Amino acid sequence: MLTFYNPDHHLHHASELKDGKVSPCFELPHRADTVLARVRQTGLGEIALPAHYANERYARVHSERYVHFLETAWQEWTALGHQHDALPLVWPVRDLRSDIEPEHIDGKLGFYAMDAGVAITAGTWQAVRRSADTALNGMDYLLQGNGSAFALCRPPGHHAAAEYMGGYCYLNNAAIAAQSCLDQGGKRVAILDVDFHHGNGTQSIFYDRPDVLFVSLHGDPRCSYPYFSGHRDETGKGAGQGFNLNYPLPHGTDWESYAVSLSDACQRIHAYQPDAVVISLGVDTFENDPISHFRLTSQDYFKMGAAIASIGAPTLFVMEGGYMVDEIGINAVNVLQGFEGDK
Ligand code: SP5
Ligand code: ZN
Repeated sequence: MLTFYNPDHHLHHASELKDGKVSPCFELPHRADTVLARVRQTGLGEIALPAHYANERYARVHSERYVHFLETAWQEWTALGHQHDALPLVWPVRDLRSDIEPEHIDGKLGFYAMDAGVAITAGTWQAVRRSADTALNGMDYLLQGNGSAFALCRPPGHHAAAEYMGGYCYLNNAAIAAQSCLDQGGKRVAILDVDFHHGNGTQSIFYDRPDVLFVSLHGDPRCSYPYFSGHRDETGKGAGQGFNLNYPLPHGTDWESYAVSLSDACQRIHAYQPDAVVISLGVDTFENDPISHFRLTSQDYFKMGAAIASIGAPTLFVMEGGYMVDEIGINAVNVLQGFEGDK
């Protein structure tokens, strides 16, 4: 399987607000390095440097003003004399105005964020755009007639919606790739999100559309981040009714019960007859993940890959979360090898 990877992700290494303190993000550059090392070690396949795309491609699923914000936020922040990471601190919840973009950068940061896990640093935009390009290259490769590809994206994307960042995510790499397939003649794309956390951003982007089926297995939002989306009754709206499928699962879920939902999800995706499948590949479902609560073992990821292969469609794997740095490479590549029928 061909892997797309751009080392510019190193330019993004940020802090987050957690446990009441600002400290280094769990989402570290070392994560992608570990996955890349495992791709090399296992001889999974060639590693290609992704080509670059223009902002217009990202604006197919994000608003233009949001993309502009991401591109210029660091400059606006440092113009105030700051040298440390920019973090949001005020949000337009419920009845507060969420239509008028504030002029002050503090207002903009809150306006375009869902949490305080998305610091903007000097290198964030460069890393973020190249991560989206990595997914776009993977989709182009599928559209050339190839059966699969691995977009080793960092930062991840699935918490980012049309107009907000959150959960270490800025541009929604998987959504941008799915939209690119449709823009190049695809009729239907399915996105299967196996990250531990609900892919609220991807769900939001395609919620009222029937041309993208979004299916997610994740920790029940009653007790897991992102807390405010991912319930079973979120099934789409308008023309998109019936094209959004959530499988919230309890803390402690192991492979035996995970596999029941995954098998159901894969059958539903197969019945949809998609032109391509995008996998939001988070491996934070691992038993030793430091911020998650499922109990999958390294061996289980082979079975996950085999289940995904049973869908029988061209498949783009897009890297999302996974924070147990020693194992993340093994677990991610085990999915890819399981998909290819090894083990
Ligand atoms: C892409 C992705 O997986 N994003 C996940 C974002 C999760 N952010 C919330 C992290 C909460 C960490 N709290 C655990 C503290 C352990 N001391
Ligand atoms: Zn996650």
